[in-house]
Amino acid sequence: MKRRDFIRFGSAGLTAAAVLGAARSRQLQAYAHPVPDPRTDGDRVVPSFCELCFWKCGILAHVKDGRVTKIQGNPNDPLSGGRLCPRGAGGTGLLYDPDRLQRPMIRRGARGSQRFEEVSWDAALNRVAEGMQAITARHGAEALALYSHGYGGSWFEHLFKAYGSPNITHPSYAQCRGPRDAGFELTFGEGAGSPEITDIAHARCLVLIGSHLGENMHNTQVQDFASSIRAGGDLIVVDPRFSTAAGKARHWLPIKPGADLALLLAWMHVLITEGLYDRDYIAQYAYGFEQLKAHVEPLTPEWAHPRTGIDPAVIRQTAHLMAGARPATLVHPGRHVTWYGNDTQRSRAIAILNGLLGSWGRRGGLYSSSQLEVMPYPKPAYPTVTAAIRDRADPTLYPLGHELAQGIRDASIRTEGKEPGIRGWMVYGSNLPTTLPDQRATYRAIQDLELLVTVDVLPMEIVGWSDVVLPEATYLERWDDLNTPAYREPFVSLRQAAVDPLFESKPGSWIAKELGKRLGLASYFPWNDAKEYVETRVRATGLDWERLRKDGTLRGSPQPLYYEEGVAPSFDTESGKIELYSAQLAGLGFDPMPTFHDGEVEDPPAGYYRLLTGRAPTHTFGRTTNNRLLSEVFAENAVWVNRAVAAKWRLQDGERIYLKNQDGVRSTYSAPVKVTERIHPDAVYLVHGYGHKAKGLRFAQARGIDDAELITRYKVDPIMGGTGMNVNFVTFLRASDVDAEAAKEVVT
Ligand SMILES: Nc1nc2c(c(=O)[nH]1)N[C@H]1C(S)=C(S)[C@@H](COP(=O)(O)OP(=O)(O)OC[C@H]3O[C@@H](n4cnc5c(=O)[nH]c(N)nc54)[C@H](O)[C@@H]3O)O[C@H]1N2
Ligand SMILES: Nc1nc2c(c(=O)[nH]1)N[C@H]1C(S)=C(S)[C@@H](COP(=O)(O)OP(=O)(O)OC[C@H]3O[C@@H](n4cnc5c(=O)[nH]c(N)nc54)[C@H](O)[C@@H]3O)O[C@H]1N2
Ligand code: SF4
Ligand SMILES: [Mo]
Repeated sequence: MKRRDFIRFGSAGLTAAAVLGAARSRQLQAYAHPVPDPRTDGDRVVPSFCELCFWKCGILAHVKDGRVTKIQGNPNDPLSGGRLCPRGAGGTGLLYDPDRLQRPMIRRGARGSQRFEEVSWDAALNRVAEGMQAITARHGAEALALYSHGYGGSWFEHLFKAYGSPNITHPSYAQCRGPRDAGFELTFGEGAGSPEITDIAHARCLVLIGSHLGENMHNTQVQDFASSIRAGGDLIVVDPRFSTAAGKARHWLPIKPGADLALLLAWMHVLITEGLYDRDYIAQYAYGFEQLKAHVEPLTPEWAHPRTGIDPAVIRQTAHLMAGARPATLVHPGRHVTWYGNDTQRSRAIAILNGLLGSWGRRGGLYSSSQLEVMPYPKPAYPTVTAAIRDRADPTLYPLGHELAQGIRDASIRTEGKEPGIRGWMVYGSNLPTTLPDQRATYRAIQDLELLVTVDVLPMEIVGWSDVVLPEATYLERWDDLNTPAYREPFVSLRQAAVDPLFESKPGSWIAKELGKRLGLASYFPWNDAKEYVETRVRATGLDWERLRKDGTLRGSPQPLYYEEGVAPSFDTESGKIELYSAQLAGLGFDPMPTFHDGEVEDPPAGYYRLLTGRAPTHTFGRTTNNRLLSEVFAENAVWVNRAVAAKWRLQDGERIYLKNQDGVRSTYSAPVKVTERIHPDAVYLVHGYGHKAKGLRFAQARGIDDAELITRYKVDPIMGGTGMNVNFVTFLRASDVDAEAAKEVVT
């Protein structure tokens, strides 16, 4: 992380006043104070940040009579710039969801029966503490694991570190962006960040490999994407599906699923053999150019054609377009890249391509981020944990991977002759049955656990299988830690409660502290509450607390973003250069340069189609599909089927079908067919997050198809352990046939 500059307000002698524009300070109004605010018809406006996805946009929650009436973007906030995506604006649909978890519960029926008894907080917390201590007494703290996704998870990570367990895991690593970060770290010595360090707004040529911006609604990226298009930037979209982004593209390359690496290598071939790459940049900063040149020499567009289905002339044309706009050509690193199990190598090819174009560290490419450093709250040092994380059966596997969520699951399964290494889970903000591939393994692990505690806001699938359910207050009802990401500019934003928690729900910060007390860890929680915690941090840093409360965000002074603005190039790799050739990978027994292996990505068997998944602009996975407000726009997923395939199967547009996968697993529910030219004939496409089985989700239950239950197979990336999930194939069952069959079964 060498390139990242930390801005230290204290040590750099900057005062908070220096970081705020005068105009902005004049705009100050009595936010967060119970006096009428001129910008709302309500009583007050409370700035905070969103939790409908993981981008953390600054919001303004308008409050009237103790209720949040609307949510808008906070114009002071660099991530929203005053504008929210549809999900962020629909946050009240979560706050006032009639199905919310209201009180702590302890399981009374068999696991998975979804039968619970409501209990007091004291009873629930005592039960969790006793359960954790019982496991620890017999098997050590390392037999407990925390799954965490979402911003309030920080309190539970703190609890687990204080408790001394090494098993802290986030499905946003091995099920999401882990391979991308491994690929970029191997090449540039730094990952692609979150928010991504993509200078999309200034890109003169943007290349999207799958990343379906516009459906993938990470706010700033989508706003920047619109700016780039408005400014006349060229767009190349590589996707087996005609995505929303493809509709804006100069070139849509409908690639055969799984063949991207062949295309990326052929592009490198054109750039190198035609001398179109950035020679000076490569000469100065790169290591291994001669090896790469020799490697891609035979990998012509004609070689790539039968593998990708892309016309060689189009491969050349698009390579020329990319070269013409360099270094303001950005080949987007993507985010959810766990596709085929060879994803680190594909991500590395994307990184290398950016290197050849000279776009790392350059305007319109990948910028250099900066981050504001805020003082920590004084607390005792964590105990030293000697036990290794139990996320893989053999420590020699996945040498560049860490915290594999599926590995922790597998370590929780009891097999003949082998005791499970993990006995208890705490799950914060992650619906594991629909998140991890191979649902049956997830349920098997859950059945074998001695303790499953879930902290959630809705009665999701994971909640139904838990022993103890702890209802969290939603993001609009709680304080959390400060957000200070590495970004285009240093800033800090505040999450503060807009209204009091409904029912008996409690903030995660309170829940973690109460558990801490019961586990003998009170000294690790010296703060009164999250508000006092963040206020202490902010004041200790010398920042203006009152102004942060009123503005929601404090922005630091702009920092240089590019080499041309004075950022010093430095690469935290073994060679200290951009590694086109990786001796590190070679040493570990992997291809030192990305190599396309014919047959590595298996073709669908006859009569089956590859199952691909993605996002809808109005939803975040399954976490919003019960949100009635958002569902007014999009209430159910559909199965995208290519027109020729539909004709062959005589499927009508709108007809309901079930999907059955290669292992004979049939979807529990059906969904309508969407007959379209916009999907590759080898594949079908579904928006992820539907087909909920949890009874408590009275709106979302039984709507659409759950892709996760069909993902019975996955291919693990040997370099870092990511789970490639685009390796399942499905076939069609007419709902009318299935339902008639089921009716017969009921009769007999
Ligand atoms: N089949 C399939 N699997 C996937 C993916 C896919 O596309 N298809 N995508 C992958 C990707 S990219 C990712 S990042 C992961 C994401 O996986 P997860 O993080 O597990 O995402 P969700 O399924 O949305 O589950 C979020 C859970 O958090 C709860 N929640 C929401 N808000 C709060 C809150 O404020 N507090 C608490 N305590 N809980 C809250 C929700 O009710 C829900 O139970 O899934 C991965 N797995
Ligand atoms: N609205 C909304 N936005 C979100 C989220 C959300 O839940 N809802 N989740 C956020 C999160 S956590 C993440 S990680 C990102 C994920 O968003 P992205 O990083 O964009 O990743 P994917 O979801 O994998 O991308 C799906 C796209 O990849 C295409 N695709 C599938 N297989 C292939 C292939 O073999 N080659 C190529 N070239 N393309 C292929 C699909 O057709 C689809 O268009 O979205 C984020 N933004
Ligand atoms: S991108 Fe949308 S859902 Fe995500 S944090 Fe921003 S406003 Fe909220
Ligand atoms: Mo993700």
